[in-house]
Amino acid sequence: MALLSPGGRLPTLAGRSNPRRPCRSLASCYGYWYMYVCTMTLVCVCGALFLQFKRDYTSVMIVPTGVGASIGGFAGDALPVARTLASVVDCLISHPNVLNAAMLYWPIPNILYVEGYALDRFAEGKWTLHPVHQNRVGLVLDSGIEEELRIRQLQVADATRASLGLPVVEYIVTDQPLQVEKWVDPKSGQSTGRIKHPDSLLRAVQKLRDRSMVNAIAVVARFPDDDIKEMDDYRQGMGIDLLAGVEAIISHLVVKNFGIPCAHAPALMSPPLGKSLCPKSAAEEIGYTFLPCVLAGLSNAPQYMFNKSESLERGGIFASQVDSVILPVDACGGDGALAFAKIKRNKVKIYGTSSLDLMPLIVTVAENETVLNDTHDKLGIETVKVSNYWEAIGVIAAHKAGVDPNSLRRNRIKNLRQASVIPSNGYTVAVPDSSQI
Ligand SMILES: *[C@@H]1O[C@H](CO)[C@@H](O)[C@H](O)[C@H]1NC(C)=O
Ligand SMILES: *[C@@H]1O[C@H](CO)[C@@H](O)[C@H](O)[C@H]1NC(C)=O
Ligand SMILES: CC(=O)N[C@H]1CO[C@H](CO)[C@@H](O)[C@@H]1O
Repeated sequence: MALLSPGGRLPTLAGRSNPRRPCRSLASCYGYWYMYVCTMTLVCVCGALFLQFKRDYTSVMIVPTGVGASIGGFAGDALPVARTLASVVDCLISHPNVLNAAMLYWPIPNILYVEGYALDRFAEGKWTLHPVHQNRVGLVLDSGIEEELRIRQLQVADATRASLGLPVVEYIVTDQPLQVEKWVDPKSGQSTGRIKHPDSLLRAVQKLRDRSMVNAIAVVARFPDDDIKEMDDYRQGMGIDLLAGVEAIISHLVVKNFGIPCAHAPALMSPPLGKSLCPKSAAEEIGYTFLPCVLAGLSNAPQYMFNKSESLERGGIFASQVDSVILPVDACGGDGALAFAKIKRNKVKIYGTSSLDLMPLIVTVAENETVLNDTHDKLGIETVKVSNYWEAIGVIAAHKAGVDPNSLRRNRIKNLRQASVIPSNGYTVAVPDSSQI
């Protein structure tokens, strides 16, 4: 930084400037070099200032879990979308179903890993997000897990500590088997289920928190080994993720009760080798556990805060800072999506450019079908409907650049319309010209 010091002189090695240089030629050489440094400094400083004049552009990407999303309904197969989107926006908020890929994951500095229940509360404006450098992660293992499987999970935890340096600090085994049950809801077609002993899970989390001061929780529950036929569909990249629904129930329970980040990985016996396997399901076949992505995600997941004034003081991220939301076209009915849409509706009533600037753009993606049927028109939500994630990311890039996405398409820009004000009696009145205002 010494080179950038004001005053226009190169510092000497001793750290002081030396204005009287004895040698002319050396001085002129210094001059050129100095000019170059100055120019570069100016470019850098102006660049930095320019960036500071724009607030961060924040997007939320949602792919609900256990609803058979054709992209994101398998083993982390929406992760490429998240990676691409994160290279366009300043901050991307997404959830474990998008970012987890069993043995695989991808560390992206500007993605916030937010559990689904917390993401919904965030969208409703009740919780705020606080990015961290690291969390103290605790691991809860279901006592229903057989010894061999338990050792596998612990070896993964050790591996992430030794080879990735993750702050996983302690584990605990539940005092009762959790007894996970899963099924498909016949009405909605979503996967769902329950755990028989939620109290045992909560006791384990409480103990870990009190004893080891952890502030993020990974849960591994023993899941019933899958029905071969259903598993085959999933391995072929069809149908729905049968584990996902109840996995979400487990992490929601912990997040709701403790207000700290949580994510879940199922413990399953390794299935027999499947010779034909759809690539989008393959990440779940390359190891013994689904735990690495969970530990990586939790290691620096943002913390949640509930007190607005304290949150403001500490620079938390609020739902009102979200610029755009991307979700599958028929999955607009979740709490999070509805809450973002409501921010939008409420804000439309407030006139003024600052509030308009805060309305999140909601982009719905048609290529991503789910078993749901909650489309924006059914719910009365105003969205930009696009065919696929290529288009979605283009629309987001335009939105961030302040460009009307329609101007990127053929003949989408019509002649400017004249404003008119229609009063309640039905007569059109002219807008007063500026001299009258
Ligand atoms: C919220 O935080 C503020 C400032 O830190 C504090 O004065 C206030 O008591 C807190 N409110 C609640 C309900 O905890
Ligand atoms: C989805 O809802 C629309 C309108 O309510 C209806 O016409 C359509 O048949 C539904 N589709 C499915 C697959 O349920
Ligand atoms: C609801 C919807 O638009 N679904 C589309 C999902 O994507 C497939 C192609 O991948 C389309 O055929 C569906 O129409």
